[in-house]
Amino acid sequence: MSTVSTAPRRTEPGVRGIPPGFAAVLGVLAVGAAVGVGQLVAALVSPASSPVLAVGNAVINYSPEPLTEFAKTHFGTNDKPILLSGMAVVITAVAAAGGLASRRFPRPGVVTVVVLGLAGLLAVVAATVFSPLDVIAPLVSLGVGLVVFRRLHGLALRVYQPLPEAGGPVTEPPEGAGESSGGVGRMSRRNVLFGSSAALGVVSLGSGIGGLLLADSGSSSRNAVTAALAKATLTERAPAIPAGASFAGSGTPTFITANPDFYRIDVALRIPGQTASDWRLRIHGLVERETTLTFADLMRRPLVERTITMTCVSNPVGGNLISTANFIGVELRPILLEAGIHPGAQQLFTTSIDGWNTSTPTDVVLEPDRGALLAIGMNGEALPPEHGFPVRMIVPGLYGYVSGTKWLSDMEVTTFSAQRGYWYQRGWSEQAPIKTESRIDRPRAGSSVPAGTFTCAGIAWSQPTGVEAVEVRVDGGPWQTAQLSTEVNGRTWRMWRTDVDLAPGHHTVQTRATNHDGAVQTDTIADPIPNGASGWPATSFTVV
Ligand SMILES: Nc1nc2c(c(=O)[nH]1)N[C@H]1C(S)=C(S)[C@@H](COP(=O)(O)O)O[C@H]1N2
Ligand SMILES: [Mo]
Repeated sequence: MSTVSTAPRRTEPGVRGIPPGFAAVLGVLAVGAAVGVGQLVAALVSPASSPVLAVGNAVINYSPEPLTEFAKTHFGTNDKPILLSGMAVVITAVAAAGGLASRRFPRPGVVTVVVLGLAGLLAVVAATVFSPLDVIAPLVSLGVGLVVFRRLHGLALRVYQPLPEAGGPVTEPPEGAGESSGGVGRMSRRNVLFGSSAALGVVSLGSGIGGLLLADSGSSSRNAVTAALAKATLTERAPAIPAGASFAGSGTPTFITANPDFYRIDVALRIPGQTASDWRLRIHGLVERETTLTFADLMRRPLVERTITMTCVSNPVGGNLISTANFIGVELRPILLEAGIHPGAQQLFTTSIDGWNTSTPTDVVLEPDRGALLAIGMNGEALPPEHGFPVRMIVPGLYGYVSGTKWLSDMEVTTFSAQRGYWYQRGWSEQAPIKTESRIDRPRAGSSVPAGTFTCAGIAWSQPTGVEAVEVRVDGGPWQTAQLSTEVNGRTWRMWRTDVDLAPGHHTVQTRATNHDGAVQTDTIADPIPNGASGWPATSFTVV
């Protein structure tokens, strides 16, 4: 930059103010510092109080239902990274705009920092679960944003905007002349400005990442539970999955879904952390004996292992919000019977640590063969954090939103009219048994397959009854019975496959399942809302 230029510089009289690019950067730096420090302080003081995540949760909770549904069905398990990236873009844009508007005076940037900070504070205070300590992180965050912006802005003004006493035209001092030109020179100010800006960027990023890491450091409790489960004697082991239980070679999923691949659906941007030793479940309401269970209480009860296919009500026909695991847990039914459930009770109103809640019908949970669990293990390890560590509820045959409470903390035995759950309040049904459905995994929609014999394959489910038959038809022709995989139990999916031999051209394959009670999958097309998608899946493809 030592080439002598005759082009006017921004610092020359008449073109005063901070250059636009750097002004925008100042806004982003100040807000970035606020976000990063907020994250770090939250991790240290009260993990649930992160201002950014609280705003994200507010976005989830107050989003119009069609938007939430779009996100769940189209992004599924990726909905959270997508929301966070979207927020990052919006916050950066707002911060940059605030900075840009502050080329001469700090006020627009200050207002921007205050508005964003107050949004964080409001979101934290209005969160479902709030305790007074939670205000610390958003307040510190706001303070840091303000101080950083004022300081950097002041420094930048002194670098780019000549001070009145400097008088006359301001020219760039020659390289290295900074220290000598009247006390603190422009050059050294500039170094301070750029140096502190860069340092600030690094520190904000570091504290943000540090905060996220700290908040997620509950792994020792999980490891202890995994070790305890490995040593525990189970009163019921899930039978080994027979080799013929899936047609993975023909394009179906493997029978058991590995934990990292298990679909994840919840409204928790931050996984609510709790150790097993801190965990308590209070069972109260319409019971003879109000009970509080600890994790040790659960470990002392008979532990059972069950293979169960969970399904999300938001799963569209053909969708992948369905997975299967071996869950370890304790039977819920005897716990309720011991508590002495009143005859008038209709629902278990369960709440998770982060305040999400739902209604589960008591008559379903009390069915002797239903196999409802308080689950603590999944595929041989403690529940993964995102699947509800330390304890979640699972009721085979009911969609997750009315039965699968993760990070379980409270169970009120009550009537339906007394309490309404999170999704009910957003237009979903009070009760939601899983519908009999099938899915085509091969061929893929829109794919081209070579002429000759081709194996179509997929899955079907009808928990807790089990799948009796799957039929396949091509181009609306006669239904053919497909080959079924070895049945594991009625609470799980079953795979199907069948060979077809088709002439070149466009074709459409369809399926329908029948359960052990003879109920046939309906062809009535329904959206996921209010109680689960239905209809025969249809896949169009080309034979070449
Ligand atoms: N605490 C909590 N539990 C929850 C939810 C939630 O948002 N919060 N979502 C439910 C829904 S809609 C489903 S489908 C299942 C999904 O469980 P998974 O993520 O372990 O697959 O969890 C249920 N339990
Ligand atoms: Mo769900």
